[in-house]
Amino acid sequence: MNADAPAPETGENRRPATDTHCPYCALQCGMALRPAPAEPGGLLVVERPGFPVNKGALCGKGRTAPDVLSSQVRLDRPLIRRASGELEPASWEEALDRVAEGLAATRSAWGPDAVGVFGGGGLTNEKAYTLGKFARLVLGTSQIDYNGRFCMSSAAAAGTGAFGVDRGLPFPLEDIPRTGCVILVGSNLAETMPPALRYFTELRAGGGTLIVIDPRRTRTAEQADLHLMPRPGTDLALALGMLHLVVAEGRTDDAYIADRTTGWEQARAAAMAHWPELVERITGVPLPQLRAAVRMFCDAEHAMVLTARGPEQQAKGTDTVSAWINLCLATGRPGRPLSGYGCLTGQGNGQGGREHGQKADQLPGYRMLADAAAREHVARVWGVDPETLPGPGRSAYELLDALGADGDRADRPDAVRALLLMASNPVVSAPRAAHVEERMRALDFLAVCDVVLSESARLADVVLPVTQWAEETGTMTNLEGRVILRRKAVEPPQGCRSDLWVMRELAARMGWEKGFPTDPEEIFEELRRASAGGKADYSGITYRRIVEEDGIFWPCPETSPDGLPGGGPDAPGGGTSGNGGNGGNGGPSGGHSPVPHPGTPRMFLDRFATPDGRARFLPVSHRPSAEEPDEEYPLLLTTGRVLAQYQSGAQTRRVDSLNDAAPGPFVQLHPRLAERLGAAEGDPLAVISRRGRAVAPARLSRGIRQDTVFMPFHWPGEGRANTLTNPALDPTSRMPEFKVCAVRLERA
Ligand SMILES: Nc1nc2c(c(=O)[nH]1)N[C@H]1C(S)=C(S)[C@@H](COP(=O)(O)OP(=O)(O)OC[C@H]3O[C@@H](n4cnc5c(=O)[nH]c(N)nc54)[C@H](O)[C@@H]3O)O[C@H]1N2
Ligand SMILES: Nc1nc2c(c(=O)[nH]1)N[C@H]1C(S)=C(S)[C@@H](COP(=O)(O)OP(=O)(O)OC[C@H]3O[C@@H](n4cnc5c(=O)[nH]c(N)nc54)[C@H](O)[C@@H]3O)O[C@H]1N2
Ligand code: SF4
Ligand SMILES: [Mo]
Repeated sequence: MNADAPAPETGENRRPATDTHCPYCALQCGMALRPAPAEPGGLLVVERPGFPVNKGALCGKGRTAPDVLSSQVRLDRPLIRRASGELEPASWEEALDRVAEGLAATRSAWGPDAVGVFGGGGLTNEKAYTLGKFARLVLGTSQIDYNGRFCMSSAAAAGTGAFGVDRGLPFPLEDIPRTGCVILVGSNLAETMPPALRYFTELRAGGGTLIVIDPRRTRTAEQADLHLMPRPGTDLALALGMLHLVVAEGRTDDAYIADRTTGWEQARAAAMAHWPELVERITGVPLPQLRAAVRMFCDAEHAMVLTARGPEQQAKGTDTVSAWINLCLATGRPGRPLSGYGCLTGQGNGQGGREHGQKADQLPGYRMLADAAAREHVARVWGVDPETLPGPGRSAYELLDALGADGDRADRPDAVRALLLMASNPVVSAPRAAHVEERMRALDFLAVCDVVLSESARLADVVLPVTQWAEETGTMTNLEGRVILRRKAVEPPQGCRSDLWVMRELAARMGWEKGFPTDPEEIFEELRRASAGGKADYSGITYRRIVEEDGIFWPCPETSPDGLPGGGPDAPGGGTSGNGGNGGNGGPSGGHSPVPHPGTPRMFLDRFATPDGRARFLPVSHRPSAEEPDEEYPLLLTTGRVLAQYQSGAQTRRVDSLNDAAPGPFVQLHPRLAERLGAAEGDPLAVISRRGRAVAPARLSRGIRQDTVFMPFHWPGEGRANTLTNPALDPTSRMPEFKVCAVRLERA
């Protein structure tokens, strides 16, 4: 079947509509696109009520997404920085030659690890897979990482630690209305995934309870039965305090702990050191509220904890998520129906983007680069000697910090001197952004693939204008682990080429005539083989099945014995239960059934993906944030999102209606704090941290703690929140502390 074939005709004017998905967040809402009657090449978004995740609902970003396809806002020809110092139009031939030369020259002068690659969680699985392959084979570099490191990496690390596998949600969203209680930790999904709010409204309508933990009274918190407002950076103590109360009140599920877990004694001992009164002092959450939360959570027969960036984007994010998982395990939740722990992944392909090899330490299928058997398997699919694959590289911030070839780096023989940037805008979105920007300017060579001239693309030596969502086909894996197909609905502008084509052309110029196809389905077929037997096993998934079944949840091994080449000991099929898949979900258990594996909407029902099948408690203790307030910097800054802008704003700042809704940065602060400063609504405020100074208008709100200010991070320039943020890293996930740093306020 042709994945690009238009869907059946729908709607009034009978113009054909193409079923596809939104370009933005991890919900990957289903939508259909129909040619606009008036504009040549224009597209109209139409509802696709049949797609289960969003049932037709879209947020304003999704509805206006076709605006970013317009030639008015996007790049439509390659740009090269000329002698004038300006970026000027160039032919594809010249631009590609320049990029290949720039990367090759650095490699031959300084070695392969002097060339870096920075990818993005918005890339399709096919692109992320090809980018990782391109870095390891063509460039031979270990220096590849991506913006997903800034996103869900702490939850991924904690999930792997506890369950042996990292899939954001181990159950579909449709389970939420049927559970009894949900604790939503640091998620503002009413603004960040609006169509998902419905699941929580239904939960409450059916008698379930919602607890929201956020230092701000967000639109999400307004929906809650109970809203706890901890000091930023204290979720770890909060979770431990709740676990302490669970133990003290005798509400642990001892049979579950004995049957399905290991490590309880140590985790219990660590939690018992966190007295409720101490936790109250650390978090600022009154003890009666803590007790109420424990009661609501334990009283429910089924219950879930869901985390998002609030608790995760901390220098202790991994331990923090582990503490929430411990609470779930102690009360017998994970691997039980309608219960468990999940992380709400953020970017469109935040989930798949981390599974197929653009992360510094990973190979496709969530295999680890340091694992000899994994290297062997993937090298076989790639037709290379495993010895030639480089080892694990640096994490995203460490990579950005290592950029630069200027004189001051003479002492750093390990500097990364040339960079290929694909689908991220670190000048706006990286922590300590002024420093990152300076490092990017100090590169010998920077090539950027983007659809618009982002703030990062403006620094490039060569900018390559690429095609985007509605102009190309590819798979994405949404926050539920559901692999979906985004289909091409319109021809791209003449001057644009796909990221896949760019990589093929660069590879060819660097001596790799083969191995870099540009047809997404052909790449997906290779990805299936590369992932076969891995944790994120896609080998049973095909484009056809995705379309017919509204997406397929991994792990989904190939069960046909003669389905795929390269079988053998790690042949697909046997990995179902080892992956934490629910073997009892109707999936065939052996490798010889002709019945296709149904995929795994619900994980861990039989066993966890650990060697002994048990979930692991990890003993964790509270510690302060990397930067606590002091006399000079007495307040806490936390950062995040607003409804109408997406990420660095590179795309959404180019859409008029979104800009009207959210025209610029602001500093949210409590009226009492504003009064102490003598500041009124709209007054420009300077926010100063050890990294720098940002200025934005005051926005007064009683819905924020008095010791905390909040800034959204979507804008460059004077109001750039990331000028202020602290790049202190989590020791395990290497996640920067976006959610907490010490600042002072001044009237500007
Ligand atoms: N409109 C919009 N939607 C988006 C995006 C976007 O840029 N714009 N981006 C997408 C992506 S990539 C992601 S990762 C998701 C992110 O989705 P969310 O995690 O929902 O977004 P954030 O606003 O970063 O953070 C959520 C909340 O954490 C709170 N918070 C801050 N500090 C702390 C803390 O110390 N503890 C706790 N418990 N909470 C804290 C903030 O007040 C904020 O309300 O959104 C996705 N959807
Ligand atoms: N202070 C603070 N900073 C944060 C966060 C926070 O909460 N607070 N959150 C962090 C998080 S969770 C994330 S995910 C990051 C995200 O931050 P970024 O990585 O900067 O994310 P985007 O703005 O989505 O950048 C994607 C870029 O890729 C381009 N693009 C879109 N589609 C394609 C494509 O198909 N191919 C190519 N080549 N380019 C494409 C877009 O135009 C855009 O320029 O920000 C992080 N930064
Ligand atoms: S919620 Fe996310 S996927 Fe859905 S329309 Fe909005 S941005 Fe797109
Ligand atoms: Mo994210």
